[in-house]
Amino acid sequence: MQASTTCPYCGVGCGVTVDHDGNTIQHVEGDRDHPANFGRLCVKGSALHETLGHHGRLTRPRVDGVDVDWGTALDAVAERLAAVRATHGDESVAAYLSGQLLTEDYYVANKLFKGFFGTPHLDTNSRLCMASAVAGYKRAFGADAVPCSYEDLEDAELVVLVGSNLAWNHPVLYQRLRTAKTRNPLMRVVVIDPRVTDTCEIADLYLGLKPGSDARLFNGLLAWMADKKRLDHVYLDAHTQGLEGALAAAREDDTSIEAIAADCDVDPERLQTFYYWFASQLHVVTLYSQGVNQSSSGTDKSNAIINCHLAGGKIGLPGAGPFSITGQPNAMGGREVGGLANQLAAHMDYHTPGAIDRVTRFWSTDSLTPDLPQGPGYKAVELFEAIERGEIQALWIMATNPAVSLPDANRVRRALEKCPLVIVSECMADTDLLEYADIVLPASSWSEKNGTVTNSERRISRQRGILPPPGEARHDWWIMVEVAKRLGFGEAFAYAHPCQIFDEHARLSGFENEGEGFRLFDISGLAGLDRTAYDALSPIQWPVNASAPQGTARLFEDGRFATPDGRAKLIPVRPQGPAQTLSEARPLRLNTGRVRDQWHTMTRTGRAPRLMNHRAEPFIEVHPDDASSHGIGDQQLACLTSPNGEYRGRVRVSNSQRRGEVFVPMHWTDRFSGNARMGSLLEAHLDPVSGQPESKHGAVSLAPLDTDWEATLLVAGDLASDATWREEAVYWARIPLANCQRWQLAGGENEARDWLAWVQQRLPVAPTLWCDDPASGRLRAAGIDNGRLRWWLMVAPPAELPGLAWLDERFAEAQLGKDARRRLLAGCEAGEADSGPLVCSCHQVGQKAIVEAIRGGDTSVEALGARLACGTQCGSCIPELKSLIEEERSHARSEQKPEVVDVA
Ligand SMILES: Nc1nc2c(c(=O)[nH]1)N[C@H]1C(S)=C(S)[C@@H](COP(=O)(O)OP(=O)(O)OC[C@H]3O[C@@H](n4cnc5c(=O)[nH]c(N)nc54)[C@H](O)[C@@H]3O)O[C@H]1N2
Ligand SMILES: Nc1nc2c(c(=O)[nH]1)N[C@H]1C(S)=C(S)[C@@H](COP(=O)(O)OP(=O)(O)OC[C@H]3O[C@@H](n4cnc5c(=O)[nH]c(N)nc54)[C@H](O)[C@@H]3O)O[C@H]1N2
Ligand code: SF4
Ligand SMILES: [Mo]
Repeated sequence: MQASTTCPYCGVGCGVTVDHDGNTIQHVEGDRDHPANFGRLCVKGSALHETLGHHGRLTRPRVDGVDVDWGTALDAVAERLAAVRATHGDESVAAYLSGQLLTEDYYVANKLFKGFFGTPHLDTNSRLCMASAVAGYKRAFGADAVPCSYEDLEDAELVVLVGSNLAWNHPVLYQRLRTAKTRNPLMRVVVIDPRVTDTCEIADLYLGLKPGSDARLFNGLLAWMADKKRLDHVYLDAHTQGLEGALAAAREDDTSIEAIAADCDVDPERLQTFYYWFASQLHVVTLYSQGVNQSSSGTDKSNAIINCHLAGGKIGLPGAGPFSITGQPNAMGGREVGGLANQLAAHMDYHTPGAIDRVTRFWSTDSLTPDLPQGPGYKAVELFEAIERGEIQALWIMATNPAVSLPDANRVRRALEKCPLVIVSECMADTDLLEYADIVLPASSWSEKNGTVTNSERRISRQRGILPPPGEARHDWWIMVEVAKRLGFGEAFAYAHPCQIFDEHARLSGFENEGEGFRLFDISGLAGLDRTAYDALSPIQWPVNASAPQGTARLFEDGRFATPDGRAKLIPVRPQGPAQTLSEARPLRLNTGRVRDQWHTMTRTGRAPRLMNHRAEPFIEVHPDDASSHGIGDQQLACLTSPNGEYRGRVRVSNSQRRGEVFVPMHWTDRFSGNARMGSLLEAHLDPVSGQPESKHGAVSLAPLDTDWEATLLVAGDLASDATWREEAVYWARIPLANCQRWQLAGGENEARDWLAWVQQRLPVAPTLWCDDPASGRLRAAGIDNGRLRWWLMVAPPAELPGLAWLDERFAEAQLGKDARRRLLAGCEAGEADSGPLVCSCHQVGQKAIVEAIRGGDTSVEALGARLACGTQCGSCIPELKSLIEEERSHARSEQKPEVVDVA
């Protein structure tokens, strides 16, 4: 059977067509009719079915460590929440939500906590993600409204990507942009990022600016436009206010190109080229993401960008506008519902005139329940501080992992330990957060959940429930409804199906939505859908109402904004550097972000072996000069330290890093490595307007990790449940393979180890074969039990690894043949060396094979595709293929930075 749904990963919000039999999904492909992707999928999307399955799922509720039935669990939640409220007051209860919930889940949570528990303390991981973009839009436009559509990216003549690694993090949108650029050779792309990323592959101009200097760069642009008479005064006069103030603020700094270039540490000629391109094009889209938002002055940075668009009239037109790209699949839905601590509901803030009264009447909360909160609650980081102070006594966390993803994560863990009641709704059985939960509630997951999500271009799509949830997992909204009923709020939460929740959400968006109560977010046109119509809902962009029944592709086309006077505001911006300051003890700037094949804390993507192969271990990217001045070579283990914590990983020496800066992935948790949670390194410094923490600009020191040996242990999953080797290793990383687990280990004992005794003490299957070379400290050994390979150990640096794919397959063999046994220890003699890091995840092509093919004469992406099939499916690895070709061609990695190409 076929069904259509929406991908649960990034904010592109691709439509997915699935083949299923009602119990499993056999195949997924891009939905050709979905306007976000028109049939495309990236590697994460196309591996969706490989991350499903009941294995590893949370299937039973748990109270105080004991598995219980739902009745008991729900009673416990209701009773304990009621007790905390009775003793400590309404505001001692809080919720911490996620942009990975569906809109219907979000709506119920917002209504329950704010409307019926009377607490304003409901925030979300979107605080770490979109809060500054939201605040920037609100200051400029009077509403949190993304003006553009994806089509605008394709229609633009100039696309500026600021702090966005689109190629890896919004791959399908990147592919759309790439295709559009091929069709329109005049289109130019500028990338502004301290790192040379794969996104630079399509860049005509790259500005590798100093981290945190974006506001200075865009303030400089505003002043430059004014000086060169490139302001659109007709537009400014008719539709905006605040130019003088914004310009005056920009001119408080030296506005010469040389001074700006020096402050941003970019080449003055390149800077001037960018300014010239921006000023002379009307159809400009500036797409910005976490390099802008995750800053202690991210709101100002987004306004510095928006100012330039308003000043040039580059908005409300095809191919123009400041486009904040969303990260999570439904961060937008959460914003629409009002599921943030500073919002009340449905694009109404507490201070919106009449809002508290309006929402009170709509929810009919007055008779039974406490009054609605009268003002904003604690934002994410503040919320955990309030827990630490003992002010918040009960916290319900849904679909996020704050023990990993918040800055100063070790402090967050201490707060969670202290909190008397921690309730966690989660799909997976093994996450860092669950260690801190008093009550664990098993939630349904993608393919089971049923509801709506909104993508980056305001497009609402259905995520459809296709498979039954495993065991006793239940939908997030259902769990909350059951708790509400037990607390006496049954009437207000009498939902039997998500379509009823969506209907109420749609009605609230249109409720008294006129005059002073005007809100841009209005989907009243979708109210009243019955179940059939809801199930059949086609993707549609809000607003959807009487005047726009088919939805709205682009906002502000008439130059009217959602402010009281209808004018957009230019905001005076005074550039600030990062709040985490460098010092002699912490001389390196820490940048954090994403890798292509992993999703956040890897609870889902970490289950698909082929997604683990692109970057198999936690790593630290370091500039060659910094590596050598610290005495660290490529692929060595090293440690980053800050006063808050530590991070251990493998060094990747890379010219794409600036000198004095290091980059680490945000993905690794205690489930996958010993000490590689980047959140523990960061200090929590917040943007004063949005409350978003500065996750991109840490300050750390770097040192080689003191180890004497490295080993790779492949082991059958059932033998790895204790994994005692974890505790004794100085470094470990776990990597799931298809038929076994790979453990990468390193330790620091000086005396030569008796490795055979070592395995014997830790694994129930004794060594069957081994080959020991005490002189070099190297060993290879294997344990075979009843003809089955149970473990394989190599003590040697991982560079000596043979082909793991062959070894992994041997774990699946019921009876190892003689020949296979003989080849086990040789590994490499098996005629197949390790294929190196995986470049093409779709076709499983490793770096070594690609480099060989290039050396053999396949020196184009097409030729490589023809020979090895790499890059021929989702296309995400094309930038990497190109850079391998380039590397082989020049043999000089330092030539990687794109040159200025001025086609004008
Ligand atoms: N593969 C994958 N895709 C994802 C996700 C994932 O986990 N994995 N997560 C999704 C989510 S929730 C989000 S929010 C998005 C995030 O998408 P992005 O924002 O593209 O992701 P990041 O890698 O966090 O950061 C983007 C870039 O900001 C740069 N940067 C750092 N400091 C600065 C600075 O001061 N100025 C500028 N201009 N740039 C800077 C970094 O070098 C980095 O390349 O991705 C979404 N897509
Ligand atoms: N230093 C640094 N820190 C960062 C970032 C960074 O770039 N640098 N990025 C920040 C950003 S932008 C984001 S969005 C966050 C992401 O960080 P988190 O939100 O903490 O990460 P996830 O792994 O997405 O956590 C989601 C959890 O919910 C579970 N889950 C998935 N679906 C459901 C569901 O339907 N219901 C329930 N109940 N559970 C579900 C998953 O198994 C997983 O455990 O990290 C932020 N932290
Ligand atoms: S681009 Fe984003 S939404 Fe589309 S398939 Fe990839 S992860 Fe899913
Ligand atoms: Mo995000």
